[in-house]
Amino acid sequence: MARPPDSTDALEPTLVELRCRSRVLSLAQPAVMGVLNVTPDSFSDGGLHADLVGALAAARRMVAEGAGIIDVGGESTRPGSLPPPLEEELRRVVPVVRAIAAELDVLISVDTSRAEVIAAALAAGAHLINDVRALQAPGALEAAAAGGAAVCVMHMQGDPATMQLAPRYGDVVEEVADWLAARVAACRAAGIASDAIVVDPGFGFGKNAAHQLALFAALEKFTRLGCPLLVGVSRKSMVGQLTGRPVADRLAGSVALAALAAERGAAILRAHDVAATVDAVRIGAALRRRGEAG
Ligand code: YH5
Repeated sequence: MARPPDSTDALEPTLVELRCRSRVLSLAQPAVMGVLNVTPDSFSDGGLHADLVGALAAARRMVAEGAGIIDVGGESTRPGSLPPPLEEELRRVVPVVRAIAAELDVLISVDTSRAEVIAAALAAGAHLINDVRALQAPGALEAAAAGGAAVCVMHMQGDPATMQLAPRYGDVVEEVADWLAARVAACRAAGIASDAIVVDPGFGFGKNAAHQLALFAALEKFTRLGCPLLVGVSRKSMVGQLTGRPVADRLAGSVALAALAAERGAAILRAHDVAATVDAVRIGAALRRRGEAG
């Protein structure tokens, strides 16, 4: 059950379960969402996952390492990227979702904004729609609701092509939290159940270094929106800014932030390096429980 959004007992867990179509994901322990890019320009795999066999092998490995969710993405949303044609996104995503659903006992999330991809992915066996545009595209909210999917609504200022050029906020924490509350209300109004909505402040999506530090320091506040909180910082510029390291050397920094996010109440950690992130969230979650026990 969701607790009321105005509740002030900060350290009480928000939700213990996420309803995803036919399945229920326990969030008694934070879950790790493994990133499976099926884009030819993927920053981490040089396009190696573009074929079905490679994608399935990567998914198997992430499940063996403890991922509770596999996040399949056919659109690169890295800063400066443009969306692929619809047919191309469908061609990348749908066969991979179908193959994972047939073989692996794991929740499948699809990182997409388009109504057509949402409908096709749900028909292929996806459980959760993870949208960096928070279901604002025409028909997206309706497609997710019609399929009975769980959703993740993420905050982004601008669009991937230009979002990192000049991000601006008055109070970044308040603006992002208010905006997410409005998107949660829109999801509920469209018929998506309260226990099927995840929120995400959107690290790297139209935020500078100071904005990201402010958001991270305020993660506890986002848990008070009454929905499970997803945090995605793995390998991102925030880790680069704090450690001075290039993308290839950001494992330790990413894992440190994952532990801290779990300690601050994140329920789902989106990560490329699943095994290390599973250990990190165990540590963060144990410390959180200790704090709750007083
Ligand atoms: C997210 O935070 N992120 S795709 C730039 C990088 C590294 C990684 C090198 N989808 C999120 O992973 N979905 C992406 O710099 C997401 N939350 C949710 N819900 C971007 C990505 C990345 C970008």
